Amino acid sequence: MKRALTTTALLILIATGAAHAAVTDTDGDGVPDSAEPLLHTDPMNADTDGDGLNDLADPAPFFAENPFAASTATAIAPFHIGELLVENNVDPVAHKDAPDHLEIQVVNDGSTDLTGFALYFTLTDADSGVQEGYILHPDITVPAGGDARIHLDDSGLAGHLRANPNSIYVISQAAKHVSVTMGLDGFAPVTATMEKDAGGAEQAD
Ligand SMILES: [Ca+2]
Ligand SMILES: [Ca+2]
Ligand SMILES: [Ca+2]
Ligand SMILES: [Ca+2]
Repeated sequence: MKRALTTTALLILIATGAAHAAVTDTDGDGVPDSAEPLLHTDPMNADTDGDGLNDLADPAPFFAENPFAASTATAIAPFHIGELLVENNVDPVAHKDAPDHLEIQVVNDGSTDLTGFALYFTLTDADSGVQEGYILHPDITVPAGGDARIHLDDSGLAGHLRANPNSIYVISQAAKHVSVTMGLDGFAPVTATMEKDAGGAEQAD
């Protein structure tokens, strides 16, 4: 009798645990939080790669096709990508090292403020060849003759875009090839590339 009770209690515990895991889906995409790292997707983002298909429905949940691939615009864009940092970031206020993340400086070469950018970037792992691709829409205004910086990380800081914490940027120690393309409607897209040294995303010193 005692043995039966213990078994029943265990079954209840297991069932409760399973039910709990099944419903812990923070971003509501149908992929439990506990499974998102296995898929290399973001537990806080229902559409990790930004291609419009949620993580459960997406056959390649961390790869979006290049949205600029079909662009036929030839007009020279009124901006360029200045600094493209993939590591060795600096906190501009504290003047000290900041944790490694993707940081893009957009420089406005024209005489009117610019807004409405689309951003596409890929990360290619130098060892495995695995490639990730993400589409984002940074909510920035780049003032005429000035610049603005886009930060991608999971810091939650104001103005920072969220980056996938289960990306190869974070979990792979291999070197990476990074390509960033930015576009504004009506203009040819602008691309910059950078190599990231071997080593994971570092914490600030
Ligand atoms: Ca989820
Ligand atoms: Ca997700
Ligand atoms: Ca997707
Ligand atoms: Ca996809």
